[in-house]
Amino acid sequence: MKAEDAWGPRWVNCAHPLSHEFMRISSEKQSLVVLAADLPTVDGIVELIEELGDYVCALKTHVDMVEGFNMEEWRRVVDATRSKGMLLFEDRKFADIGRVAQTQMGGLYDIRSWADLVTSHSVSGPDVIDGIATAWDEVERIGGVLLLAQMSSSGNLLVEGYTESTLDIGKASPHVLGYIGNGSSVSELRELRSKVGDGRMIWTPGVNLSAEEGILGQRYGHPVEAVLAGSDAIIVGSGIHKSDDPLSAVREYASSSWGALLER
Ligand code: S5P
Repeated sequence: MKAEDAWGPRWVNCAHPLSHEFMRISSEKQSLVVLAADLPTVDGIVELIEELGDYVCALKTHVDMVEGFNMEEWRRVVDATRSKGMLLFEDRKFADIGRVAQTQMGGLYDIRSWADLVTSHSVSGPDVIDGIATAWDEVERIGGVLLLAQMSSSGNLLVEGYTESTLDIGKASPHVLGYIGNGSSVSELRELRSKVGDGRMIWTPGVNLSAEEGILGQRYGHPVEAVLAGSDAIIVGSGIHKSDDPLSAVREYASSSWGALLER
């Protein structure tokens, strides 16, 4: 199916080129799955990519979880991700002043050189986004930022007013591809979508086909309900990599999320 037919108004109204790249990949793979590869070793992540990559649109990493990190080893993750035709998404959750975010995009992990997407908090104001974008400029790469407008963790401080200010910051920046919306609450997601409109994406963690509650305050909702409420990507970690049969699990997440998009 052609991406523009599946995505309708989102295809027409999103401006960031990587949002179209994501929509194109999703239509090819018939999946809205973003895999949260929260594993401590490069070998483990590469294995996951090779086994599941055909059903995954973007690989989400926490690079600072990897034990004994070195860039040469990390290249294996980057290469495997590219060879499976996925976007690479570092969930760094930047939150500092612009200048510091810019330098943090370099440094040991050199995120600017391999990540297509990163997350950022908006708590420090809009300049954090410019810092991130400047770092991508320095290496002549295009990247996109997902701002945390909501969170899935219980007791988080991203209250309604904060969410609205975050959307104002996002609207003002061409680097903001979209927002993180809370998958554990259909009503919060619906509300978020009505405020965001069609011009930005909403990507959603806190979704699981079976678990009701995660560990340490993580909350879950159903991925199909999240997509029907307006979410464009489901970010799934343990629901897939902790499953007894990760391949069947990823297939299930892929087909149910894609079906929900078509229904929407
Ligand atoms: O509010 C949030 C935002 C994010 S990006 N809640 C989250 O859980 N995440 C991330 O999504 C989190 O860092 C983790 O990598 C993933 C959820 O993993 P799961 O194992 O609970 O599916």
